[in-house]
Amino acid sequence: MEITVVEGDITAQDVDAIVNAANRAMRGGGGVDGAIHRAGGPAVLEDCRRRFPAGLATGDAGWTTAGLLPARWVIHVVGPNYNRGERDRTLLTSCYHRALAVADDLGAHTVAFPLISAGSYGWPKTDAIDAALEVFRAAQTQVAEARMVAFDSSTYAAIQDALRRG
Ligand code: AR6
Repeated sequence: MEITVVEGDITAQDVDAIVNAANRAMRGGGGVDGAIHRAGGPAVLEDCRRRFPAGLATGDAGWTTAGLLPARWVIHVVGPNYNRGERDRTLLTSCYHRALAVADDLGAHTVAFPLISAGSYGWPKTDAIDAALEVFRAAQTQVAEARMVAFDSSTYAAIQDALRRG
């Protein structure tokens, strides 16, 4: 699997699936979750209600339609909330593992990822990047490209540094 990085908005990515950093309720929110629901339109929330009547567990992933987005699917994950004391790193790596497994089930070959838990959930950015790369580098998957989407230039530079370090 090729690991790429771009700076930009995940909702604009022309890939098979984009990953959403959601919460356990799975009914939308702020950050990347809010941006995806706004850009995808009401079909995303309708599908969340239908497929996830009881929400989703921390560390898990599930998919919905991407509605009006260029991608075909949204793969929702629930990262650990570091600010609230959820600091078990396996919950964070699990999000990436599970997202790739769902992508394989869907037959998605290109998948764009935000930096899960690194926004309002407060996971330290450098370690959030390392956790993603650890999973991507070891992944056994049919996904051909994992595209890391950095929302700002400092995150973009930090991901590039981590990729170069290998
Ligand atoms: N495209 C790409 N990355 C983005 C975008 C975007 N449009 N918007 C934000 N980011 P966060 P979390 C980056 O807070 O920490 C929500 O309210 C952002 O800069 O979206 O997992 C949910 O409903 C950061 O690097 O997700 C949950 O309640 C990264 O995406 C909670 O926040 C993740 O930031 C989840 O918190």
